[in-house]
Amino acid sequence: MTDTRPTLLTGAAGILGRWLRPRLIEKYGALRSSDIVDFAPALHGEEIVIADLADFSSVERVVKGAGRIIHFGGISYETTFDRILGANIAGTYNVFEAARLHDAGPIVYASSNHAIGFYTRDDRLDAGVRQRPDCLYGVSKAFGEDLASFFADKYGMDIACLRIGTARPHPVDPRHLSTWQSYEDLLRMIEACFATPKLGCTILYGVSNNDRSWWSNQLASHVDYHPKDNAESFAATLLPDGDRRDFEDPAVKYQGGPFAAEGYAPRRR
Ligand code: 15L
Repeated sequence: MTDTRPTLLTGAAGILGRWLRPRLIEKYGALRSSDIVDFAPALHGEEIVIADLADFSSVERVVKGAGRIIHFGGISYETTFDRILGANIAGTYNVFEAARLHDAGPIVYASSNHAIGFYTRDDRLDAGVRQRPDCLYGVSKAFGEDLASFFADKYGMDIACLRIGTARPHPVDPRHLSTWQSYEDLLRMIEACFATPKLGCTILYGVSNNDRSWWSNQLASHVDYHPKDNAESFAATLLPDGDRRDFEDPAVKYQGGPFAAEGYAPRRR
């Protein structure tokens, strides 16, 4: 049965949110868009609600009456634990708990490759690997995935966690040859998740059909995702003289790249 309730997008003022808004309206009709900052004007078919994800009653107001939820809100970079605690850890709990209380969902949750960023470029991952976050932001995404697992097992909720690689118009760094997901492929992934009859807790790698991808979605074959883009078409521009990078540099060695390298200082014995 088609869900006629508005679709909810959190993080709607962000770069991805702004790109997604008109496309979600086209695909699903009425959209409720939320962010902590104002981003008026509303599009035709859109209702804007300003809310702080860290505040449960605000989140309840946003979630109540919604159907599908695309939870892209929160902080998307490394910062202090206090900030991550409110926006990402409490924020994601608040969204999932409000969805449970108000019978909203399914949920597509923007996790991140930084939940597994301390695997190396030689590792090949599927969704079954243990998390190896590369920063506190990555830890919050790992927490969100665990929370999704809990809400799926305990309450039968459907939540897809997208370990998004690098979502941007096109790759601009050699690392992106492995991690890139085009906006169009990200939208294809969101649509494929919502078209899946039973998601439970599904972990997916948000990545295009890149020749140099490190990640496999074979454990999520119940989601009919067929990426069409491939970062390889940018390889000659990004690596005109072949790959001469220092593979021991943590920013190159680890899948999380600069996020893994920032502040990297393992104890020496
Ligand atoms: C992320 O999780 C960030 O939000 C995004 O800005 C990119 O830096 C991306 O990861 C990446 O790893 O390239």
